[in-house]
Order: sequence, then C-alpha cells, then structure tokens
Amino acid sequence: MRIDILTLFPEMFESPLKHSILQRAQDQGIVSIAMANIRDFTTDKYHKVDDRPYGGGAGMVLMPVPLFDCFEHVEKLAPTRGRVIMLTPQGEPFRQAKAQDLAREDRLILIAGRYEGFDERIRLGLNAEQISIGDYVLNGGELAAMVLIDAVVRLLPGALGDEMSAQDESFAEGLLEYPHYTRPEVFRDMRVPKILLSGDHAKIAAWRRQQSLERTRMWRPDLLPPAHE
Ligand code: 6GU
Repeated sequence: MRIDILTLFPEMFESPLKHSILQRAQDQGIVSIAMANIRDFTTDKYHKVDDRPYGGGAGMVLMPVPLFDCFEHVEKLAPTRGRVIMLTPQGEPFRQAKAQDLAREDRLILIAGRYEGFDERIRLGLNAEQISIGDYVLNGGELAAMVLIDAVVRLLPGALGDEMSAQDESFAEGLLEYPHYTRPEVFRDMRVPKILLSGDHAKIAAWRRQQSLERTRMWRPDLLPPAHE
C-alpha cells in the first residue's frame, strides 16, 4: 500500500511512523508513506495557506488553491488515485470495519486540515470521503490521520509478524477482548483464573468467549446486536 499525506505539519508524523509496527511495515515494503507539505505549493511571498471566511466569523479557512496544487502533484506520484480522504470532525465516524475496508486498497491519499476548516470547494472538487475519529474537536487532522494509518497498516498482511494476529482482538468480532494474564501466577493477592492454568483449550476458549460477552455487555452495550442481549 502507498499512503500520501497532505499536511501543513509533516514533522508531526515523523516519530509515530518511526517506531514499532509502522516502522517495520515500511522497512519490509508492506507500506510506503510519503508526506507532502501544502505550504510548498503556495506562490506568494508569505506562503499563505489560509484566509478569512467570506461572510465573516471567527477563525481562518484553508484556501483551495495551494491544496489543489499540492493534490495534483501528489496524485501523479503513483499510477492509481486510490481513496481520497479528508480528516475532519464532520466526517463519518472511524470504526474497525472502515479500517478493514481501507486495508484492501493499494493507495490512500489523506488530507489533514487545520484552522476552522477546509474551503468547501476542496471537498466538492476532490470528491473526497470525510472521516472523523470521534466526537471531540482536535486542533487539526494530523493526529486523526495517524490514528487511521495505525489502524489500517496493522491489518495489512505481514505487518504484525507471525506471532501476532489481528483476528483475535477487540472489534475484530465486534466484541471487547477477554482479560489477559501472564506471570506471576499470584500478584498482590490477585490470582490468575484457574481455568487458564488447566490446559483445557476448549474450556479456555469458552471462558474467554463468555468474558468477552460479559465485558461488552458491561462496558460497551452499544456494540452488542439485539441477539446477544
Ligand atoms: Cl479527523 N479532525 C479534527 N480536527 N478533529 C477531529 C477529527 C478530525 N476527528 C475527531 N475530531
């Protein structure tokens, strides 16, 4: 997969992409991630990327011209356009199913906005999808883009290595995960549940399933389809 990110703050992406799974996935050629700085596509002396809103009001709006020039440059860097996604609080809420859907693409172009918002013609002219990572307001789309990248890249074949699997986790099945334990067997008077020491794999699987359901019912009942209740 190739991911291009259009942003005013490419440096914000450096550290998150340089560690652990995301770094390894890039080293192994599973994903290649490139940043384009929208400001590099300004032509005026002050490298201006935002301006005051028509009609008045607070804040500044991301101008369409540098954004489109940046986009058209980036678009040509690979043979396919893939999916074009604007990160914005008005977007469709990001969920595991969307991450799985995006993981099937061979290219994503992500646009991280700042200021009060994007000039509306950016969305209209690019025919972009909009994604939000939750019902709260961030200062810009960069952290949201990183969240999306992290969630998508770990689903790409080979990204997690052999020892791990994305199959078994929270949300893979629409349920929260069962509790995990490792050594020691007793920690501050808290014991590892006996069943996990029993060696009975069928019983362990059934216990885990029941724990998943119970935790989901307790902590995230909104995730349960009516059939589970
Ligand atoms: Cl994608 N952008 C911003 N600025 N705020 C957000 C968001 C995105 N998702 C949730 N809040």
